[in-house]
Amino acid sequence: MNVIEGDFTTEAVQGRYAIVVARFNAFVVESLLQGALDALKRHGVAEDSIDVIRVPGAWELPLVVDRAARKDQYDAVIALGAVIRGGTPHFEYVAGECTKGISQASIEHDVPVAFGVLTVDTIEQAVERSGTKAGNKGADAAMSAMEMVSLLKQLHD
Ligand code: INI
Repeated sequence: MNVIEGDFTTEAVQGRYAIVVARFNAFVVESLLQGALDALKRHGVAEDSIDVIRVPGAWELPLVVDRAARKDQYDAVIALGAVIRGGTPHFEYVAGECTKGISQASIEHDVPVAFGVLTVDTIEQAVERSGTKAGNKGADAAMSAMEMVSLLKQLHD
């Protein structure tokens, strides 16, 4: 039996990474960004291999993730944002389109896109997932991106 999987050695995770970051709910999303950058750097990804691209909100993530995923510019894209439920259906539209668009970009362009977008009911849940008691989903997304970069190096096109 052959098990093919990614690993986290410095050599395996080398690649070009784009982190696409929503400005909306910045108090949470900046912590996701710090978590993602910390994870990449601690695994030995060179700083000049990381581009941080800022967009207004989660709604704008799919377009820019799609652009970044095109034409072999990056080995992986990491999408970061926070959609926090309010009292209106706005949440459903923003969260739904964001999720769908990001997954489409990954499949269409054959580039791993890690989903580090919080979709939560409350600000407290967002804070818990951005570096407090429920970890840091930005760091988790960066780990997924590195694992996928390493895995895809081992699979044929
Ligand atoms: N953008 C977010 O990233 N998170 C949200 O919770 C949010 N809510 O709730 O409104 C949000 N809205 C802005 C949206 O992403 C667009 O930037 C805006 O509609 C302009 O196109």
